[in-house]
Amino acid sequence: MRTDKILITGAGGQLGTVLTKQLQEKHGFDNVIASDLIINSSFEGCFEVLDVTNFDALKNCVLKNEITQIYHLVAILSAKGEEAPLQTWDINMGCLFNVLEVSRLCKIDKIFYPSSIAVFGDNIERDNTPQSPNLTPLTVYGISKASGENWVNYYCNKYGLDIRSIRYPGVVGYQSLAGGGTTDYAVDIFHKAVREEGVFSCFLKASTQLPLIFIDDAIRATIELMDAPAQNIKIRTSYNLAGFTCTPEELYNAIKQVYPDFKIAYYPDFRQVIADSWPNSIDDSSAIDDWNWKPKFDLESMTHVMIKELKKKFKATIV
Ligand code: VAH
Repeated sequence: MRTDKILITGAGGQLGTVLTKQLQEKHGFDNVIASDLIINSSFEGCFEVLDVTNFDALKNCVLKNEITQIYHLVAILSAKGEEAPLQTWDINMGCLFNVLEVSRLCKIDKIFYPSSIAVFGDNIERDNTPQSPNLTPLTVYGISKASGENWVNYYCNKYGLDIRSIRYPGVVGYQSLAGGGTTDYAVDIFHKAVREEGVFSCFLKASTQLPLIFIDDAIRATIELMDAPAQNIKIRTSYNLAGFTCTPEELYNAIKQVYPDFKIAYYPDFRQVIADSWPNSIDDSSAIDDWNWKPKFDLESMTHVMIKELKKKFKATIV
């Protein structure tokens, strides 16, 4: 059996930052190559500057490093993507096609492709949204993820590639800011509260219920899915995944337990329409049945860790 050599694309993003560290621990520092358009000054490990829209650059990187697994995290997210829909489509799909083709040509053992609750649209049951409803996404990001899921399934069936995928809820973590999504408010609110800078302006309405997941659970789900025996992976598009679900008001109230003077004001913008097209909660019974998924964090436990870790972080930057 050959040693796993991992390539992570988009390693500087919200998921990539944390996933890279976990994969370094699991597979060894020298067996994980993080890549992105630019390197973060605090990054430790093996890094390649890589533009995944460039097929040859990706292929050369894979061959040079004898890569056996790819975690393909590059994507323009839902809110940012609406600023330039056609360019977003080109980037999200172009990168995916390059990863799929390079994986086929270079006989990559396993690939991870993140999808999102953004694949859902107006034609769904909002509560406990099932695994396989009619997908009619409202954003170009959601369209690219829904199409991406089908392409992933196609490459699995036609070429026998072992590609695995999760539809992430909004991910909340303290290690980095979220970048251009509709669920970013759930990260930003903690930064505002812990910096004690006054009123948080929320771009969603107080009652907007959305599925969220704490970063530790999101990363653990990714690794558990990738570690599961291939015969257990019955869904080759993408698995629904649930953490917990809450509204901005509920999140605010949880933070207020620790910061009683913290204030919030609601100024819904174009992202409200996007959020309204997404589920309130998710049915992830396929993930539970096929690879034993179980989240550990709920709103309260996530809030506790977010505040504790951000306090440490801000203290360290002030000193
Ligand atoms: C976004 N966080 O808001 C992303 C996500 C849950 C949706 O994929 O665009």
